[in-house]
Amino acid sequence: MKNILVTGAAGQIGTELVTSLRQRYGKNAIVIATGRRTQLPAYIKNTGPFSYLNVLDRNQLEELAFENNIDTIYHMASILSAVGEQKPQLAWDINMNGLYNVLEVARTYNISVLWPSSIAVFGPDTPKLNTPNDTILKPTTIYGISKVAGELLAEYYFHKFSVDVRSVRYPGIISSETPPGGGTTDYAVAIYYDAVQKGSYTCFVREDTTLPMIYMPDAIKGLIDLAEADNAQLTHRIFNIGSMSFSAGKLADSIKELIPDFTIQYKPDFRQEIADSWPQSVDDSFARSEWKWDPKYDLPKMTRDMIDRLQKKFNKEENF
Ligand code: AKB
Repeated sequence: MKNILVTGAAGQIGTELVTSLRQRYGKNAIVIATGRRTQLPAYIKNTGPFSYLNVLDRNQLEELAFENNIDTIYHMASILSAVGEQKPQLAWDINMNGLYNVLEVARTYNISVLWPSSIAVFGPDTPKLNTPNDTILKPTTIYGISKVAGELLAEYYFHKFSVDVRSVRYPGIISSETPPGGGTTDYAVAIYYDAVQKGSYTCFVREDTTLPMIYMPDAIKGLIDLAEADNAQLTHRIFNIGSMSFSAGKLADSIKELIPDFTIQYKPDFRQEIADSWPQSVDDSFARSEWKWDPKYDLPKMTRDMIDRLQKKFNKEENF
């Protein structure tokens, strides 16, 4: 029997991760969704336990872990890059102290930890194309700095205290269920919502801005595959995972294939500089060789699925 706790369960990744974990393990696991947002979708509320949890409150986290005999924490609570630049102290506090509390509780109760890092660990000095796993980490955002420090802290807890902590560096994540909150790559999600709802979108990065991206089913599968990987096969704790890379212009073109009247204009704002500091594609060969990372979606397949789901979602809502 597995006892899993997910922090940030109401967020973009958290909502779909909780659902996937509950479906995957069924009666063989209890998956406790936790977070500060209590307005959860019914498919989370009605399918298993939920607890209010502020990750900055270590006692509360420890109590939950102890009382429920937790063996795995998926620590998803985080402040993303764009909000981080507006509220740097908050980003540092949640991202660093939240992770520190999780690792401390993990050390005390022998709990495994899955924690997402990000392509934001890279910066302007890092090679932009096919960015290696082990390379220069000199980000220029507070979010990226907190992720680099988090990676080092995670590796410290692994080497010093044998905490089984594993991490993937997520590219921009595209999904149709819960909107992302405050990332630089949010344009790649908002474009689909606006294409379906309004037929047009104003993009906050330039047309030629190219970033690595991943579709949510692959993002979730990657994290769970890494969680289930044989520890003996892992020579790393932190992995680049690639899936697809495209410019904002190419993304718009893929939408036009299905919604021919769709129009887009570009009005770059402060997020352009953040996007320009990140890689355009990553080398994920360690993830592929050590735990068989194998994403299933490319741009056309993702676009078809996103548009289909959003069309259903909004037509359905209109009928209420
Ligand atoms: C963001 O844009 O901040 C995130 C990320 C790349 O980690 N989506």
